[in-house]
Amino acid sequence: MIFFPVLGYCLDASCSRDLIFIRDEPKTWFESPDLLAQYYCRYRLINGALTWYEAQTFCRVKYTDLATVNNMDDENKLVATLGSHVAHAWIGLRKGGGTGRWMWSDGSGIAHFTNWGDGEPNNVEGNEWCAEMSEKETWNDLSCGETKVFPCSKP
Ligand SMILES: [Ca+2]
Repeated sequence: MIFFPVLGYCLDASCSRDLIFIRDEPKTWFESPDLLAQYYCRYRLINGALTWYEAQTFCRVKYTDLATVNNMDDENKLVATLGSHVAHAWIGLRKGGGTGRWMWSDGSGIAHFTNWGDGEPNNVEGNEWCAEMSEKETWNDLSCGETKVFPCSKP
């Protein structure tokens, strides 16, 4: 198998097809073999508005969990997967009740990489306990009871 430099992935907004974009000119897309798809198509956008907890349950039943973002590479993959939904979509981040620290839904613990927007997290009215991808591809804390589209991490 030949590996080309990968320039993009999963730009199909629904992520219903696993595509890898390997050349700039001419625009060339290849349907990826399964192994590559698992690596490059890390997230799947669910285009239905649910609360954060409903979204978490959905992802746990159908996929793995709500999306975890561990570094800038993940962030870029998530932005590509979200497409036009990049603002506003849940991410799998919530303040732990006991500690008040931001914890990943998938059980990987405290978020060491974060990409909060200017002035965020601002915990408006003490009621913002969940995180979304917001404007400028940065994160915002907001009420967990709002309804948004969301990305699941694929198995
Ligand atoms: Ca906020």
